[in-house]
Amino acid sequence: SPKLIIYDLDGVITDTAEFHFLAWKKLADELGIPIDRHFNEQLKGISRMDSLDRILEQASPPMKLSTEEKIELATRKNAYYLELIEEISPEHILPGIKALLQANKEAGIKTAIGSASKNAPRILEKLGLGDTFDHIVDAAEVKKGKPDPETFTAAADALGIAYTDCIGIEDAVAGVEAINRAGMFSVGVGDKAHLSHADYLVSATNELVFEEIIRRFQE
Ligand code: B16
Ligand code: MG
Repeated sequence: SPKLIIYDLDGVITDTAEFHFLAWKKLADELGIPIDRHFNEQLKGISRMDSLDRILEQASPPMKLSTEEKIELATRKNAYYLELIEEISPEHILPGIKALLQANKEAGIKTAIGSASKNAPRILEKLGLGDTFDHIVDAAEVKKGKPDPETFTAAADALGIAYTDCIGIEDAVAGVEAINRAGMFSVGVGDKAHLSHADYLVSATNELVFEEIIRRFQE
């Protein structure tokens, strides 16, 4: 059996991707840079600063800014985002996740959050999941974001668990790659066009069934 299951936050526990998109869109509009929901797909799982870099590359010609200017823009985006996530409540937990977490806990397997978001503790609090996880990776302490494996290895290290005893659940291309590179079993949530590199793939969170995940891990 696995000893730890590491959950991504945005896209697995709750869908904050839309809020991230609206906040980036507001900033991009102010800068006169066109972005749409299709472009937003590649921002999923990517850190705040890396996301900003990708948006600035969309300008024609690409915008080159100083570190100070970039920090100002990233801070502005986060202020927009914080306003939007004010409305998050326990009803925003994605379908199937409560049952999955309950089965996970009843089986005596540890749980962690492996999120790139510096706002993860605040969002979990708003979802009523503030005390649910054995460990939450502090995105501020992770030096290399997804697709680097550090977000996931940091969770396993904090709980003293071998990477081969871990399962990671992700909706992002960069996230599944990070889990694979950590040497963990990857469960992808999404479509095959993006996530064919997942060890086990389901199309939506309501298809995440605990017993089936364990069965696939053991195969
Ligand atoms: P923040 P995850 C990621 O969350 C989001 O998918 C990504 O779009 C965002 O830029 C990143 O967190 C950083 O978030 O600006 O709140 O620190 O999918 O890793 O849970
Ligand atoms: Mg995600």
